Amino acid sequence: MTTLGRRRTAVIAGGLIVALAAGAAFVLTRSSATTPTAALAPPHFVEETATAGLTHVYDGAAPFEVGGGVAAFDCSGDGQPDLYLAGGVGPAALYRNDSPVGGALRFTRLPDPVTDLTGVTGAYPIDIDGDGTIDLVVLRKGETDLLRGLGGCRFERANERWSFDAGTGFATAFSATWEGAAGLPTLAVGRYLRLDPAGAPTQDCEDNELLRPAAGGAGYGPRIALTPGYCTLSMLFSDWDGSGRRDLRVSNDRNYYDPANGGEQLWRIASGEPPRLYTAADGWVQVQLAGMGIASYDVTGTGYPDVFLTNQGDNRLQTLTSGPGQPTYRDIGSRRGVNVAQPFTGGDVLPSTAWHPEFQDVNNDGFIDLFISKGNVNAQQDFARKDPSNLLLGQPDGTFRESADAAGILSFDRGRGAALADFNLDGMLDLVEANYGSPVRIWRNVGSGSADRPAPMGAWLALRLDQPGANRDAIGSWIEVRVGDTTMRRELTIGGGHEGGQLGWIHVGLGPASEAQVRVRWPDGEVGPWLATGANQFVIIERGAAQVTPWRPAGS
Ligand SMILES: [Ca+2]
Ligand SMILES: [Ca+2]
Ligand SMILES: [Ca+2]
Ligand SMILES: [Ca+2]
Repeated sequence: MTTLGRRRTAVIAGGLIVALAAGAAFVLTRSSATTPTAALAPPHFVEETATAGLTHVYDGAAPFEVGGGVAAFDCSGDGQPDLYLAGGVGPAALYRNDSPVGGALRFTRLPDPVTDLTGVTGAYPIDIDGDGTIDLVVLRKGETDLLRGLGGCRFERANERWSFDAGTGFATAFSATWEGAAGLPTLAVGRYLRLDPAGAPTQDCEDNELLRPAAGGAGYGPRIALTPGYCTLSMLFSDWDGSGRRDLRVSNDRNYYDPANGGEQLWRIASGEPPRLYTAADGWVQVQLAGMGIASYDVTGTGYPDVFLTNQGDNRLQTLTSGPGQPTYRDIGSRRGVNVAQPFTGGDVLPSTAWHPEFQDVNNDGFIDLFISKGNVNAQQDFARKDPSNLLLGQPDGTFRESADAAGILSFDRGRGAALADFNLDGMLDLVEANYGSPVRIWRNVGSGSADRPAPMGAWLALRLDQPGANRDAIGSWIEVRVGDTTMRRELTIGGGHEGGQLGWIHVGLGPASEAQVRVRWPDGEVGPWLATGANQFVIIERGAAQVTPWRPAGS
């Protein structure tokens, strides 16, 4: 059965559940008792690398010191996130998630020449053709590949089918958005160092590329160079100003660009217009970082995304200085406790090297948390060699508190790509982290319990959106979740991170609430109604539906 078929079956089954539950209507309370007010303790992560069946290493000499992306998405159609892991000089690998619901993590390697590609630095899941089966964008040294999902975790190369040609080079970043009524997404491919004819990295930065759908066609038009390129390691389309237009933020590595001109970039991407860089005249302030990754979340509660940027040394949390009128950002990372410029333990006092950032609520207390992977580029002497990844837990006062050691994820491997996803569908986000030159690690989140007796902390909700048309997963939507007096807002994006991302359940911690209200601002700006839902379940929000559609794993 295809993923699409499964999705329809799930929707029908869910409809019956809703009908049965209709007699017990939800009481829409907004009492302060359900408002998240207290941060919970760090959750306990149990490392299951040795037993999970994930035996994979990302490795390779320069330029593969950057990369190591992780893509998490459901290719088998059972609702559990599977994994595609970059391999660098070795082959990339696809792993099907066979974890029992609520049990230990278990994966099965699915060898296939279509996915076992070499030279892979990272990958992003996206349903390019809107057929309900997730496809993959694979970033490589050489060409960038589109793999069309066929269901059952099988893929076929689709560059020719979709007339996709991003050129060749060393691809290290990706993001996508759907412009207007186009039948295909607009794709951005970012590049790092230019390669010489022998394939070795030079010291010059390569241009990035924008690929828009061809007018009236089923494929892509010619690539549009985003010049100048400043050695890009992360890109993100985001509606930063609430205008409904998604502009392209680009994070770049200052180690290689001209310091007189280079910096972080924001491209204005308006439908039907050529891309245009925002400049100082627009209010854009030059910032220079060793930019490795982007994470975006409305941390400040203003309704606009704040942007976390990883770096060597102090990381940044950028927020709009004076509202959405102009793209002027200031750094609040230090005040919020997220600049974390040096290792928090291990004794090394040199600056850190940070890569993949991801906002998620790992203890379900209703306060968003921030994971940051870290690790030396290779053996850089000016930066920490013992450089553990951070797990920063959000506090009620808006600050973040280091908890990686207490949570049980302390490691001195050279971290790269990562994903926080609920691999065993128990409502607690698990962690997989790729490392440079050493095996991928995976941890199961058991809350306040143990491996034998997991114990959930706060309440949670897992959401998916479904709308008709090309952009089925409704990327570009904003999801609002209201519990008590708190409203949490999240923009659905494809891109960011360090060379990898996820597509699937959107996890929201609800703290003490037993129910929540959910509202979607769809990508075209239409705002749906507030919908009531009970906590601790998976629900699908279909555009136009008057209620959410519960979903349950098969056999549960
Ligand atoms: Ca799956
Ligand atoms: Ca597809
Ligand atoms: Ca939290
Ligand atoms: Ca879990």
